[in-house]
Amino acid sequence: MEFKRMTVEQIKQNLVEKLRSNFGCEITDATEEQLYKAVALTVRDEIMERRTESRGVRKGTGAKKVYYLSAEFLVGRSLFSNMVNLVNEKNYAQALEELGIDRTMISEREPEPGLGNGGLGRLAACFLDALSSLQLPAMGCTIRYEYGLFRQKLVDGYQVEVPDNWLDGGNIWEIPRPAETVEVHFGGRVEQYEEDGRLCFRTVDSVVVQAVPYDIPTVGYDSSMVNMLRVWSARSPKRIDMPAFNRGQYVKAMEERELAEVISKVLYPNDDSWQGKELRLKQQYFFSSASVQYIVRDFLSVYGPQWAIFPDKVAIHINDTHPAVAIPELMRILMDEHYLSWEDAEDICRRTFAYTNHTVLQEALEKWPENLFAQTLPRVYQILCEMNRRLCDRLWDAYPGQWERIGHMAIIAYNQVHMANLCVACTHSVNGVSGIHTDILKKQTFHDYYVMEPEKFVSITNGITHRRWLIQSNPGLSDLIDSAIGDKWRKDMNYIADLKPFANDPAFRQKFAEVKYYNKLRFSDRLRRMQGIEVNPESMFDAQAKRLHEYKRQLMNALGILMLYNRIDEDPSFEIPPKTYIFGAKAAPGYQRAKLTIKLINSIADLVRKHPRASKMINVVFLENYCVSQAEVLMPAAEVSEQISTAGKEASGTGNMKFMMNGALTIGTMDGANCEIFDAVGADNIYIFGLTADEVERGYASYRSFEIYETNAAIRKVMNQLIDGTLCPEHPHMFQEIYHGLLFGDNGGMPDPYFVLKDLPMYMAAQQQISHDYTDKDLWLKKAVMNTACSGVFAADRTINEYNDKIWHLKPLNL
Ligand code: 26Q
Repeated sequence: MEFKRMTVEQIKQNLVEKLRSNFGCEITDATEEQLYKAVALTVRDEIMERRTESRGVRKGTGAKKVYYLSAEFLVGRSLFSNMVNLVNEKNYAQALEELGIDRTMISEREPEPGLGNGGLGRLAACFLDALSSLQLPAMGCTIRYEYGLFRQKLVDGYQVEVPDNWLDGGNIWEIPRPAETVEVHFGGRVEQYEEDGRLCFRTVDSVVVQAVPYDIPTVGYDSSMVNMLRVWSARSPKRIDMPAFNRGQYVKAMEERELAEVISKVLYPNDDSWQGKELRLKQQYFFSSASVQYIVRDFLSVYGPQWAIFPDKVAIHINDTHPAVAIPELMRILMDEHYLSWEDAEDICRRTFAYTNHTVLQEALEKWPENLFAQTLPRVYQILCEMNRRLCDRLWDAYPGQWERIGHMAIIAYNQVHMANLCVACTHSVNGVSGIHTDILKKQTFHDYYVMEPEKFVSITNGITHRRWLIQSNPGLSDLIDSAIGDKWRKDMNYIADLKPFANDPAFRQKFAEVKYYNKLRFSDRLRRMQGIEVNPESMFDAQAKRLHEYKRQLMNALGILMLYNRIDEDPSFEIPPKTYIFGAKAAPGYQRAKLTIKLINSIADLVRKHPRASKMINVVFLENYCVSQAEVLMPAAEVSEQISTAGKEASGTGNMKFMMNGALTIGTMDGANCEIFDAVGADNIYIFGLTADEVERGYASYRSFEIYETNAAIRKVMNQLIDGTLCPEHPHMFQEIYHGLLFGDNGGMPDPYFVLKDLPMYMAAQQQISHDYTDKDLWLKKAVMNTACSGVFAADRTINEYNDKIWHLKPLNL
C-alpha cells in the first residue's frame, strides 16, 4: 500500500501555520523551542492522519492484542524516528533546509524522555516499534515518571546526579485521556460479607489514588499502524473540595495529595540490583492495577462478559518481575468484581500472562517483605496467600517431604514474597533473552520448575530496532547499503545478508570506510561542543557504553589501559596505532564501587594525558550523561565494541547488537548475546577471550586472585598503582577499596568475584590482536562490513515474530 506523504510544500505550509496558530509568530521571530514544537506538531498531524486512514479496518476486527507491561520504556527522542517511520525524512529534511531551519538544533531541542535505566527499558521501546511495524495490535503500559533517570554531570572526575525534569517544557507527543482515569487503592483492611449466598470481599479505609492515562503514539515503519504507549500519572482525588477556610485541614489535604502524587514522581535509578522500598512496591501496583483495570474494561466493551475467550483476545506480557503484581490483581478483579470462581480466574490468568526474565544475579531478584505486602495491598496479599497455599499443595505432590526445595519454589516463604516464583508458577510462558541465559535459567535459577514443566521455558534472543539504530542514526551507511543491494532491507532486515559479498569489494569497502570516518567526525564535533574535549578522528575508536556495574567489568578495561600505559612508559620502542577509549556509563547513585570506578577511569585519563608519548597513542574519554541520544551518535562512530562481562552474568546485552549493526567489531566474552553474535559473524570477525560460564562456575571454589598478583609483574604493577599515589598524588588511598576487593574480597566475600585479574591477560592479548589487525585496513574493513551484513538476526522484528509465534499468537492487521 502506498501512503499519502506530506510533500515538501505541504510540510512548509503546515509548519508556518503551526507557528502562527500556536505561538502567533513567524519563522523569523520564532524561538528555537517554538520551531521545534512547530515541526513536531506537523509530524504529529501526519501520524494522526495515517491512523485515521486505517481506523475503519482496525475497529471491530476482534483481533487479539498484547499488552506489554514494563516499569520502564526508554523510548528516546521521537521526532526524527517518527519521520523515519513515516518514510518521509527526506521531505522533512528538504523542507527544513528551504526554510533555513537547522536540523541538529531542532533535534536537540527535543527533551529525551528518560523513562528507563538501560537495557530492559530500551528493549521495551524497541519492541513497541517492531510491533507497530509488523502491524501487530499492542499497547505498552508504564508509569509517567515526572522525573526520569537522573542526568549525569562529571565534576572533577566524579559523577554528580542532576534531576531530569523532562516534562517542564510540555510533551508534544502525549495525548491526555482524563476520561479514562481509574482508581487504585492502597492500605485499609479487607471485610468479608455475604451477598446472594456468596462470600464477598471488599477493602475499606483504603487510600485512593487516581491513575490518569496519557497515550503516546508509535507509528509503524511504512505502515498506518499506530500502537499506543499508555503512561499512567498518579493524582490525588482530593483536590477540589478542600476546606480552604480551615487552615489545618487545608495543609493536611495538601500533604495527602503530595503522598499520592509522589507515586509517579521519580524513576528508581537502580539497574540489576534490588531494594525493598515501599514506594517502589506502590509504583508497581499503581501501574499494574491501572493497566489491568483498563484491559478488563476494554475487553468488556467489545466482547461483554464472555470470560472464557479472554485469553484468546488478550495477552499480557510481564517485562521482568516489576509488573508481576498484575497477576493477583487480575485474579482480584475477576473474582471480587465479576464473581468468577477461583478455578476459572486462575485458569484465565495462566493462559493470559507470560513472563520474561532479564537477570540471573541473585541481588536483582525481587523479594518483598511479607508484612510490607500485607499492609500495602491487603486484598492482593490474601489472594497471594491462597495462590501460594494451592501451589505448595501441588509441589508437595511432586516433591513429597522436600521442604527446602518447596520453600525455594514458593511464592511466599521465610516471610518474603518471591516475585520471580509468582511469575514462573502462574504464567504459561517463561523466557530468557539469549541462548546461554535461558540455559542458565533452566539449569540453575528455575531448575526445579523446569523439570516439572519443561515446555513452559523458551529462549528468545533480544533484538533492536534497525529503524532507530541504523536508518535514523546512520543515514550515511544506510544510503551506502541502498546503493549496493537496494532498499528492501529497510522493511525486512533479512535482506541485509545480501551485503555479505560486498565485504570483498574494494570500492565498497572504501566507501564504508569513508562513512565511518564521517561518523567519527560527527561524534568528535559533538564531544568538542558538549564537553570541550578533543579526540583524533584518525585514531581507532574503542567504546564501552552501558550502565556501570562490577559484572560488566569497566574496571578490567580501565586496568588494561593502565597496563598499556605502563608498557609505553617503560619501553620507548613500543608502539601501537593510536586509540581513543570511550566510556559512557551511569552509576546507580547509591552504588559506591561503581562511582569510584568512574573516578578511576577519569584519573587514568588524566595520567595518560600528561604523558608525552602515551598521550600520542592513547586517549581516554568519559562521555558525560550516556543516554539514548548519545548512543545514537556513538554507535555509528565506534570501531571496537567492548562486551566484556564475566561469563554467565550478562543476560543478553543489546548495545553489543547496536555496535555490530553499525560495523564495529566486538571484543567480548562468551556471554549473553555475544554467543549469538559469534554464531552470526563467525570466529574471524569477532575477538573472543576469557573464561567460559562453566569455567567461572567452577572457579568460585578454586580461584585465588592473589596468585596472579604474585606471579604476573605487569598486573602487580597496576595493582600497586591503585594505592601508591600514581593516579591521585593528593589522595594516594583513593582506590584502596578497589585494590582490596580484587585481592582480598569485600567484607568477607571472595576476592575478585568477577574474575577481573583472571581474564585480564587474555583480554590484553585480544586487544593486541586488534591493534595488529587494525593496521591492515583491508582486513579490518572486511570484518567490519561482515558485521553489518550479518546483523539481520538482531533486528527486533525477528525477536517479535518469535514472541508472536511462541507466545502471543496475534494476527497481523491487514491495513
Ligand atoms: C528493581 C526493583 C527496584 C528498583 C529497581 C529495579 C530494577 C530496575 C531495572 C531492576 C533491574 C532493572 C533493569 C534490568 C536490566 O536492564 N537488565 C538488562 O536487560 C536487558 C534486556 O533484556 C539485557 O540485555 C541485559 O543483559 C540485562 O542486564
